[in-house]
Amino acid sequence: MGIDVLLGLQWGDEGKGKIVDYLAPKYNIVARFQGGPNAGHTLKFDGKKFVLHTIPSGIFREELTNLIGNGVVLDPITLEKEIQKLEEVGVNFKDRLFIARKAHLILPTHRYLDAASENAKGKAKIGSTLRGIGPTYMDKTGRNGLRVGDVVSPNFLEKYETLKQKHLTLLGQYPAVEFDLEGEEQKWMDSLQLLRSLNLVDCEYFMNKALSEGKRILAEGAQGSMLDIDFGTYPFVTSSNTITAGVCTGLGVAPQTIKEVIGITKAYCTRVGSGPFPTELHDETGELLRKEGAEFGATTGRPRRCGWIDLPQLKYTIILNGVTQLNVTKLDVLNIFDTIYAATHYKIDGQVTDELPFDLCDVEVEPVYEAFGGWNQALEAGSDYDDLPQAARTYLEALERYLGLPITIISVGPERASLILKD
Ligand code: 2SA
Ligand code: GDP
Ligand code: MG
Repeated sequence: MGIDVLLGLQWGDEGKGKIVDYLAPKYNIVARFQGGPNAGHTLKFDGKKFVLHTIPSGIFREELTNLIGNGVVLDPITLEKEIQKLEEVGVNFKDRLFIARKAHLILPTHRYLDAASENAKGKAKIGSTLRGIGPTYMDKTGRNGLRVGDVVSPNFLEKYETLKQKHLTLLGQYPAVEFDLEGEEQKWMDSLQLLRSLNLVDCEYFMNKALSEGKRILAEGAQGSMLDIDFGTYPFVTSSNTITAGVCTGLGVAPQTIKEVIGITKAYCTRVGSGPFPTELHDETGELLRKEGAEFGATTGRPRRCGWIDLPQLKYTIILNGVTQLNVTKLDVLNIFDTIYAATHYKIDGQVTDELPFDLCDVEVEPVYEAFGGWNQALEAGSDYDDLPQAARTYLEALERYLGLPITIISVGPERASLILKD
């Protein structure tokens, strides 16, 4: 009983959606606790592909309740589009999707501000997804925001106008960017009709009641731990706490309710957007990883930057999250490589360390690599762990040794069933 947490240990896109979808039948509730439609969680089953941005990845499992927590920032336009897609494939979500009244709303002017702010930064831009995430969380902490529960308030339009006017004043300070405010505003207002018809709840009571009834809950992380607002590669981060700590504030639950923390890592590493990435490969090998791994943003379609797995980085996010078990995804992407590398340490100013410096942006980091032999063969989904090629096992067991944690699931393809379970 209690809450298990599943989150990304790198810079996002570790394959969280796929693993949540697989694990979901073990749970009664899947809950998103942070982030918003910047997330792109890809699920593939029965030959079909779905990308979820706001709705938790448990939605395709019948009976399961899905909750969008108060720590999430919600754009009703994106939500409506996602719901339409679910309806097209006949998924009944009405009694299974719940939304926290205290989740903050992304206004069209938040997206406008995101675009203007990124444009004004020029080369120093964060590489945001332009979904309005930063400006919405700024209004939340600045105590100006509008929340989901406000949409049924009699003075909602007044509140909306006040915030919009604030935004328009701010926008005056930036060089102009193109944005169809009138059109977007109309879509936004229209989409509120659907939002008002959904199950809006007080997330903190909803969750604690579920816990007292012995329900099993999976908290689904979005983005990755290296994009955490406090501990990520600041300022090249997202604007929420993506780590386990975010579960308590993002769902209204106490720390002792958290049980297992499942940390997801790719068998290599990617990043989309700007910012430091010590093991990034700017060569053909990086290109090959992108091609083999189909590494393109699930929300924006941007090419992802690729490199080898970074063990100091993973050690760092493991301690931040209190990870109890690891899942390694996209092992199949390494099938074609003769040699596979893992960075075990960093060399900074001639000193070898396995700790991350204060600011990865400020220092020259030379990764120290250990080489592993490749397996040069396809990996069979559903096979026994012991039937994996010896070279693949050697690589995985080295990761376990360096990181001091067991690997429990290995993913070898994008499909729901493309997994190897390891006890
Ligand atoms: P934002 O939009 O303000 O949160 O952007 C700030 C930084 O966070 C990064 N970020 C992401 N990184 C990986 N995956 C994300 N989701 C999409 C995906 C990304 C996409 O699943 O592929 O489609 O481009 C995600 N969301 C935010 C972002 O790149 C900035 O570096
Ligand atoms: P998330 O944001 O962590 O849910 O991950 P994304 O959906 O953004 O990106 C992961 C991508 O890898 C998606 O295109 C998945 O379909 C795909 N994927 C997930 N697991 C595997 C795997 O084991 N092997 C391969 N080849 N692709 C995978
Ligand atoms: Mg993603």
